[in-house]
Amino acid sequence: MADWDLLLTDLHLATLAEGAPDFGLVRDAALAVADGKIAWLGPAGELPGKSAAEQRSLGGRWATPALIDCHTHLIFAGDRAGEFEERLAGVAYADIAARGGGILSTVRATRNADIDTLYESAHTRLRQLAASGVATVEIKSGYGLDVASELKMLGVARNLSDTSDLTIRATLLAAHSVPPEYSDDANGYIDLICEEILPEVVERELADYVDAYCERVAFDAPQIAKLFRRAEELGLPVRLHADQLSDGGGAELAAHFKALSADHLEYTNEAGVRALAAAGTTAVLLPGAFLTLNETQQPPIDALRDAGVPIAVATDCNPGTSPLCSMTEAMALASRLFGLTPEECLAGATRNAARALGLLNDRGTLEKGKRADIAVWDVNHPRDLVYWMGRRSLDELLIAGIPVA
Ligand code: DI6
Ligand code: FE
Repeated sequence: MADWDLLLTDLHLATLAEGAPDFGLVRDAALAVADGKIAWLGPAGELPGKSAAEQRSLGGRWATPALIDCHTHLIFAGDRAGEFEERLAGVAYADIAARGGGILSTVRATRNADIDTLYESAHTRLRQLAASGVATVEIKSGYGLDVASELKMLGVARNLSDTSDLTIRATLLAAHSVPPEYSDDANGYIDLICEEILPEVVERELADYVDAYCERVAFDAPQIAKLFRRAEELGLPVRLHADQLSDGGGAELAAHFKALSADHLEYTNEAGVRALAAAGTTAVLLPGAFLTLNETQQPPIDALRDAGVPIAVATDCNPGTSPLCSMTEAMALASRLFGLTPEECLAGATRNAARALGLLNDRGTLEKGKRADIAVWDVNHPRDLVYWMGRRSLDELLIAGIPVA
């Protein structure tokens, strides 16, 4: 029996380990895998004399932790490219929404779609994310907005998880929008989530987290607080779409419930940033939505940095505001639109994305004992991953030490 299952030699590492300077670079390195985990890594000159069942030279390529997309709405039916075209021609989003377009058009299509149709289209998007180096993906419900349709969406997430090498983490986002049946009674809908949808989801173990959309066009802080108290009772961690289009006190609300993440944050104020820092909540920035909505108010990047709030970057892949299926592209956008450094972008797509999912103990950096989820890239330096746009730089993706197609 060999000591290791796989030994990779002749590669450079960007470990992204916490506190390590300069991407955690280790040049001229080797990395060994045993039982799906990283068993050893370091400079090739220090490699211990152990045996490996398989040994491969990577020809001087760069390895990083596999990327993690910690915020997506990957499962949906229908198509809103026509709406996008109308918005470019000057039609207001509010007018599109008023005639039944917007989120509710995706809700109609998703309610009417069968499981296979939802699965196939989400699976295509999942493969596209994987092609950008992603091995872990969070997927939200939120286009069902009734008991059966929210369960259907989470069932599709479960099917994707069962049939994919990637790790899928599922989030109940029933509080995404007020459904037409409750258009005059958002409180009644929150009660339906608390009393029926959430308990059923917990009973069937269909979700890992609970999310909500805190915004004038969706739910207010007291409504979400009620939902989050119920999530707490039922033992599910929470995350929040906060302060995307207006300052609704979302960051403070997320912090109050010790949310794993608060996402968007364009309009978050200083007090909100301090609250996130005190709560240990990760800020998830979503440049694809910022770009598509033509936003001009940037998230408070300097304040987040000064307060030491961990910053993650994600695609927010969804048909309305962020038709984006690539994490390398999300990093490229975060650098240009938000001024994140290449190292911040890469940490945001690995270490801090893992933190936002509560998975940092097990992935998100290249360190001994962590899962061997590793992306191998055809680049000259890790910063190239942020510099290039629309370039397919991925050479190989290992998940738990096994190359995936
Ligand atoms: N924020 C957004 O930008 C999207 N959802 C959310 O919570 C919009 C989703 C959509 O338009 O379908
Ligand atoms: Fe979102």
